[in-house]
Amino acid sequence: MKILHTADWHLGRRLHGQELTPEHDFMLGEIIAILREHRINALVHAGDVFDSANPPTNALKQYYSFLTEAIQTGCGTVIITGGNHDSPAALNAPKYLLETMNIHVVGGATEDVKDEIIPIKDTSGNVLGYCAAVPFLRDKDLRYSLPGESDDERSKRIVEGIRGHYERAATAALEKMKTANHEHLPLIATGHLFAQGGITGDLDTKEQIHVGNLGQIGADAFPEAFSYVALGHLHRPQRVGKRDMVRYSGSPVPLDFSERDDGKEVVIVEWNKNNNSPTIESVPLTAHRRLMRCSGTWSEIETELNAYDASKYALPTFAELRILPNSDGVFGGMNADEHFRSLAEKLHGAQMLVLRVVQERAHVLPAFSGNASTDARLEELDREFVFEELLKREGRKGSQMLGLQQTYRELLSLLNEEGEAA
Ligand SMILES: [Mn+2]
Repeated sequence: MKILHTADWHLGRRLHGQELTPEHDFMLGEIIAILREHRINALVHAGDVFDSANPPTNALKQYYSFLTEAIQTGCGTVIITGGNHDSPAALNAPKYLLETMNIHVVGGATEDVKDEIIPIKDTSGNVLGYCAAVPFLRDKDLRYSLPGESDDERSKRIVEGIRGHYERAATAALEKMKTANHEHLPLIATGHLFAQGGITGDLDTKEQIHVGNLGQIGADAFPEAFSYVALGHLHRPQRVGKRDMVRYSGSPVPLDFSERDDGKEVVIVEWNKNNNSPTIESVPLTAHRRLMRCSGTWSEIETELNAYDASKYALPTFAELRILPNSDGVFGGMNADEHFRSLAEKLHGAQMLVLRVVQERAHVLPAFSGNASTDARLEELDREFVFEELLKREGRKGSQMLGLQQTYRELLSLLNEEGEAA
């Protein structure tokens, strides 16, 4: 059995008013090609198909065109689960119609967990394995939202609720497999949640949904019966803790400036004839659009825009410019917005669009001021942004800077893992 794991498409998303439809089109086409080329048996989507509960018409069109094409590639089964951005009702609406094409939709937690257990079939109808298609679990699904409870109590209940759900799903799946004499086949699970050890971007942290800061769960929340757990919710591809088989595929296109340097990919998992430990392959996806964040003084940004090669990407670059004061504490010019928009146009024509120009006031970088009253604001800043600023102040550039940023990310992830052990 060979599956393709993807998640967090966020079809219909706009970034500062701009549609991301073109890169979504490229991405969907690329996944179709991968399904065909790698002879994938099942596509598994771990949630956030759409960016909103009421997706725009073109996003629905992309979704249905994709599904129609996907089942013509030789892929026998498609499994779609709902994320926190999806409306369970909207996703479930065409459920029974899609089922006739072996496309299974689990928009929200089902009343009976047995209904989340889906056999994975090849195009001839042979069962190759099973999937516990667990969608994003809402408070009401966990039946644990009590008024007046403290954050700690709530957090504990959520973790217990999630663990319980996966235990029940594993039991139901094993029973179903036993009844069908399929105990030897692989069993996988999906999930849309924040598992500890995970690294977030702006988009994730902003949301503050229940499995964000509260109720973090570790890789051990997933019973060993699952030989692979396909996760969604975090947009950077990564494994959870030390378990290679519990991982996030990440979003296949950059959805936010915080994702600008992430490698985007889909994950292919293959079981051998004996159905024991599967092999995992990350297949990188092409970057069709660059999300560029320039941070520096007026003249530094001018230099960076000058040196930038926008022709490397099929779609126009979207830029976010963060202007910092120079050593005299001034920003360097008037009408920054107008200046940089017209500079970008002069240099790169239609190949670059400046979406946002921000003048960073000195006090939004309080880390170095030692002033306690502004320290709280540091918490509101993207950690990686603060680190990047520090590197820039130290004059680090190019590959050295990227190397240090990578190390910093790993350190953050390690710290999270330690928290889990404690
Ligand atoms: Mn998402």
